[in-house]
Amino acid sequence: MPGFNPMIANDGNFPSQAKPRLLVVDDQPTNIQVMYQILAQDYQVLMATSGKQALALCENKHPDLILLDLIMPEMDGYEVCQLLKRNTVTKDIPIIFITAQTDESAEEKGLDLGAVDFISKPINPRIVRARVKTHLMLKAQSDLLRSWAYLDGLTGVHNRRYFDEHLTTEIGRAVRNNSAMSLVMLDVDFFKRYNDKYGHQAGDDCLRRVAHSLRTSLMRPGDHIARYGGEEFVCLLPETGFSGAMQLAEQIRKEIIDQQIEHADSSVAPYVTVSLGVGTKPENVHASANALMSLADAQLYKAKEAGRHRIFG
Ligand code: GH3
Ligand code: MG
Ligand code: MG
Ligand code: MG
Repeated sequence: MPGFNPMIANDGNFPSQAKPRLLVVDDQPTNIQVMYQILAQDYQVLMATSGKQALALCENKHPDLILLDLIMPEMDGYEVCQLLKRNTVTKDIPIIFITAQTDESAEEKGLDLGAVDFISKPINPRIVRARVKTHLMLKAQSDLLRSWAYLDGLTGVHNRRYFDEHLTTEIGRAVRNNSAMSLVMLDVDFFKRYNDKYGHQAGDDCLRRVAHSLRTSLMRPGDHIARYGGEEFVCLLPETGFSGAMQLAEQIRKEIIDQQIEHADSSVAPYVTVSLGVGTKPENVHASANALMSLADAQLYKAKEAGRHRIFG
């Protein structure tokens, strides 16, 4: 197709960043050209003429939506769809099948495989635009809901659900790369007494301030904080060995007491303090998510037993 960049094409009127990115997959370049003319005004359009090329583009360019031809040589649309749905990186990209096949069983099969819609050829440009717009909107809404479902409403850090999923992914990555990884678990000291003395609202404020301190202390991209339970938080530190994690734990311990949140009924200080447990998976050592969590938790327990406001690792 003269004038077409085989990877990315747009009309150049808008910054491509601002436009949602679509991938059009069809073995016939003329069909892609038709789609391009319909969509390029409003979207950044990626193009692939085979299933294999489509899979590679999805992994690398993360399109927001895919328009997928059903009948293609070598790998057909069903197979492309199946492979995309199996891959965690691509499984949530909405897929609309485009096909000349009019029988309902083809449509049923496509929807069963996880496609969101089915458009028959010959295509009507207005219908294509309307459906693309609708599915992009639905995807944006579900992304937003999902992000809320992963946040702790009180403190704004991630919640336990997010953490558990993320930990599994991160430990898998660390094991594959033979890299170190650490967890720091922390628990507010004498927090029941804090609530009893200052009230539950003040207790909530205190938890927000602890979360804020954690955000201040964790600076590296890839570090993660979650509220794991009532007054218990956990920090996930990829590519971090034992000494780095102990240093960070010390920084957190200090950051929190330095806030001087009054706690007259604490037995360790006149301020709110935390106890911390560090668990590390060293480089070139295999460890499971559960084992690392148990380790950090056991160290936290020791810190409590030893008198609180301290770090064990
Ligand atoms: P320790 O030093 O051994 O950790 O003692 P603790 O009092 O902190 O621990 P304990 O587990 O006995 O009490 C935890 C308290 O945290 C009890 C619970 O009411 C309070 N808590 C849990 N979630 C929340 C919350 O969301 N807001 C408030 N204000 N309090 C909470
Ligand atoms: Mg075809
Ligand atoms: Mg506590
Ligand atoms: Mg606790």
